[in-house]
Amino acid sequence: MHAVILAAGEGTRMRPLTESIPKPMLPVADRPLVAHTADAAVAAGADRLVFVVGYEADRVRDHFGESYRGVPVAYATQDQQLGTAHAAAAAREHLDDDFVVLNGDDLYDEDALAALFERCPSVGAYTVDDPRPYGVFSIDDGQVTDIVEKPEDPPSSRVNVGAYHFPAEAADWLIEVDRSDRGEYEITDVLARVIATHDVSAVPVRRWLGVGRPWELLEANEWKLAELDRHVDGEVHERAELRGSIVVEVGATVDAGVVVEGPALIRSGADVGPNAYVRGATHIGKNAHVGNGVELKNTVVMQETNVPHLSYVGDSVLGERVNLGAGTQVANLRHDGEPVETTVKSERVSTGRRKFGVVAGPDAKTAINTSLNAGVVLSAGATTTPGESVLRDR
Ligand code: TTP
Repeated sequence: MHAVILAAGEGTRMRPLTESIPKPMLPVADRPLVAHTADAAVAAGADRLVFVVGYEADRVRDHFGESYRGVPVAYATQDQQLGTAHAAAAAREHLDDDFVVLNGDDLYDEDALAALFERCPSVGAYTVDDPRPYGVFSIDDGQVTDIVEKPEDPPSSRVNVGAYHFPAEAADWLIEVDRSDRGEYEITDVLARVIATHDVSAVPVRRWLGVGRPWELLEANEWKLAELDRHVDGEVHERAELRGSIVVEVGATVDAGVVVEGPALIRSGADVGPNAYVRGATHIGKNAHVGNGVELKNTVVMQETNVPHLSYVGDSVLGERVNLGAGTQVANLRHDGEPVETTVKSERVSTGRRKFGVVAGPDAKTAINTSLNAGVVLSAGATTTPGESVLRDR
């Protein structure tokens, strides 16, 4: 079974983090986001992976090469992002039988993908409390009879999560769809045609996360860090304390006086301490530095980033090569206890989280004693001045 993985998206809702890394390559535990999808596809029995790439395509190619976990890998290029059907259509030359299509930025439980691979045609269906923002299925006795996009009055609570097992003839249908009202060639229109002509099984997805916005990257790390098996291969000082599920990769250093509460991952080349407090779920990327008197909680620190002295950073995402000046403090909670808002594509939106700190784009630098308010986004390369209180995006 060939698995087509859609990874050409730019990830505009994830900016500024995606200014240096394409969304599928953002770090989720010990591998890029899209590698979790690829791993699940391999575990489900994929005999070829076809990545559809576009934005920053080389980052994806360099990671997966020509073979991944013993499975041959091919690439198809989508130059313009004209929609998910358009993206999958780019992979047509690699398809010769029934095939699976998966979003490269969604996490699924592995059992669901195994069931999806077994049944053709089939589609992943996930149950949500409020289906209105999604494509919602009508389901009769386990068979999908219809899909309706963003309905006011949803026919069920089971929604589309971008996992499809299509029959061979659907490869041609990928290029036969019309543009939708929002101007894209949508794979759900192909699915609608498959539903109209075949019996399509609804495969229950027990756990799913679409990773589109920065706080969802935190949630993805919370999920996948919790699944890592504890192993300590780096250098840990005898006066450091590691509690719970913790991975210290080879080449990482944890100095005296550090307390780490899992789940936490300290990647190779990273250096933590002395005297730092790292609370789960925290990801400390390759060659990052977390120094004296720093407390990190539920935070993603991407590679080459420094938080060297006397800082608190909670529920935040720090992009690559960020530097926080001594004493930089992050607020992650509102006094009124309401969900923290942040900026996505220039609009203020609720994260739905009572606790959310900041998003720092690649190469952002704060000066000493900077205070960053909850929900603030620092753009790539942004700077602050000493003692500044940053209440709005920079
Ligand atoms: P989206 O999340 O809708 O798009 P995106 O990844 O570009 O993110 P944003 O909306 O923040 O800009 O895409 C769903 C999946 O399909 C995702 O895995 C990317 C992929 N995709 C393509 O490969 N090509 C496309 O033209 C589109 C629209 C999406």
